Amino acid sequence: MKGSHFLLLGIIAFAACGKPAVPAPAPANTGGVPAAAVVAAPAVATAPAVGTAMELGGTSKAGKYKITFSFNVENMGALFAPVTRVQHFDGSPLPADATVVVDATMPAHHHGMMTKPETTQLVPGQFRTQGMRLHMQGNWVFSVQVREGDQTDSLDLPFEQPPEALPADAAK
Ligand SMILES: [Cu+2]
Repeated sequence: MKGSHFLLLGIIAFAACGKPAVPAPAPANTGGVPAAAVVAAPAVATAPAVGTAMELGGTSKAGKYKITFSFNVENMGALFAPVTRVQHFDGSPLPADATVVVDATMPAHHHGMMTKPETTQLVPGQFRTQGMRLHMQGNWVFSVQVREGDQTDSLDLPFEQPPEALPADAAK
């Protein structure tokens, strides 16, 4: 993200050089990237807004699976039901008897959730978890554990829960 931010600054600097006689601020309508996009770029460091559709994912720790974890960012303390998709790293499908366990903890606070979520298979390789509830604002880690026969592999996915949305935000 830092890279793209620098690139945008570079484009603006280049555009400004094209008009040396104009000491005005950044050109408003050059057909390039709107200024709003430049402002939005650094926002990645903060928690996502309530209502944002998130898709987290990656390769499991031992390299066995590709995992995606999708959910909508809810208000603090609201229930949500993520969908986890799992396939073998080589792209082959997960067998129907594989199981997934999803949990969430706040490592800095040494606690987990106050609910006991349940994960069920929708179709092979696709799972829904009911009963997820992040009761505090701040840094959580979702854990996705996949079990196939007597083998397991897992993936940790950091997520920052935003504070409760104010009524004005919620009305948007
Ligand atoms: Cu906590």
